[in-house]
Amino acid sequence: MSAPAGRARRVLAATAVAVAGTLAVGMAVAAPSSADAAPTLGQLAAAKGRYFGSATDNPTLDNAPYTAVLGGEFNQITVGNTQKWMYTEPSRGQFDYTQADRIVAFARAHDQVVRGHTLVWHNQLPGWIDTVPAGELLGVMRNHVANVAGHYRGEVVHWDVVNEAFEEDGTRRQSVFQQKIGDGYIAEAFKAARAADPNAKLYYNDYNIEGIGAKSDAVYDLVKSFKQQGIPIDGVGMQAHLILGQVPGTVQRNIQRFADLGVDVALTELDIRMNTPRDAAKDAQQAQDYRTVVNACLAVTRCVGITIWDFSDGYSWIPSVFPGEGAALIYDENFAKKPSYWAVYEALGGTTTTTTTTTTTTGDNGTGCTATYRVVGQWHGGYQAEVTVRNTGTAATTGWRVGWTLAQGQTVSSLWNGVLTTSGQQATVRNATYNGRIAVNGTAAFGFVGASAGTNPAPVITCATT
Ligand code: 9MR
Repeated sequence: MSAPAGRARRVLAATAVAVAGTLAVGMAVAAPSSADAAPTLGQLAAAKGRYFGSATDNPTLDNAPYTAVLGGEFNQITVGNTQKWMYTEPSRGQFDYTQADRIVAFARAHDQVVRGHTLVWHNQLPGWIDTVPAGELLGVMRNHVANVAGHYRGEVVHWDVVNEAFEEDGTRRQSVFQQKIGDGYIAEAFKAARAADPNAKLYYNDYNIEGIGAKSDAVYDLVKSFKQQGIPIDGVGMQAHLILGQVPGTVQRNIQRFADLGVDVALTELDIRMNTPRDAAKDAQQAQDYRTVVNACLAVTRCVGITIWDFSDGYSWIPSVFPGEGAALIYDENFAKKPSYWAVYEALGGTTTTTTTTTTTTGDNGTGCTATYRVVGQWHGGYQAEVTVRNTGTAATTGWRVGWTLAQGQTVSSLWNGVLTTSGQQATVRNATYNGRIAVNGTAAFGFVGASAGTNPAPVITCATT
């Protein structure tokens, strides 16, 4: 099987970034040239005609380990905050795109499509909105939509035109727009967006509409009436801020019924929160939940893509809004891939082979750990692997190490998120400077590319914590 040039390029780029921060060992990199090195989630999604993306926010754009994942793993980005009204029109008639432009430029530089978020929403509004006389607000709203969607014309594939306009019982939320303009404000916003950017797909976006219920029924009725009246609408965004073990059983059926109205569906803000701290059982449930959600989308042709609401647990909105909850995403705070990552990876068609897990309890601080070794890509003469270390002890670690014996012909050529030493056939990897601390029940992970001969067997692997 041969890999598209882009795939090899991205894998190698990610490797180079990672190696720069750790130890570059003096062996040639086994390039996955004609190869099947581990694809990214974006590449897997693209192979299924979808995108898999992440939201991001401006403060994280200067964080190199963060942007290495953001730019390398996803084929779509949502502007998490800075396209909202308070940022784009801080004073009436004065528009500022400085921050959002940075994110859009980042996406362009990494071949990622952009979902615009969001034009009309009751939240994150500038204070001056409240002083606009009722008779002027429709004009103000049209002007805002025309300017923002006009500025990003051609740069944004979807716009969340109106966000969160309904209450849980399906009645209209009493936002300033609802109160001063009335029921027609949603249609007016969509018409203004179509005029400003005729090629952007126009979405209505909301939370708690993933399953069938009063709220999703209200959105369903809205879309149906728009279709009947010829008001432009192209898609429904289901935010999918979900809770561990509580993925609604009707998700696929619900996506399908919207598709049957003649609109696309996107899962726009997926995260699955749990009571913290994480543990192995919760991680496994979360992986199952992510798998369920991805499968539901893939089962409906018009479900065009999935966006997670940022990708790392260290950059999630959850803990600040739901104290005691978090760990909702697919990478941990140190950008290690969690079981939920691999669930998404596999649901999107990626294959992982050969997993071995070994438990060692001889940590220098009496704290135990497990190590899981996973081959995520193999090609003639080479392979890519990921090792996840879980702290199964009762105290946080300050460091960890993992060891295994390389089979005949196996080498480790290039390794990231850890520090490699080899002695004969014995490979030892210690934590990098930034990922030695693993919380109780938390994980850290490193990856590498190597050369192999013959069957490339998975080794017996040991771990120890310090
Ligand atoms: O992630 C956003 C967070 O940084 C903001 O403080 C918050 C303000 O309400 O908005 C978050 O994003 C929201 C999104 O725009 C709409 N759906 C819910 C998201 C999480 O609150």
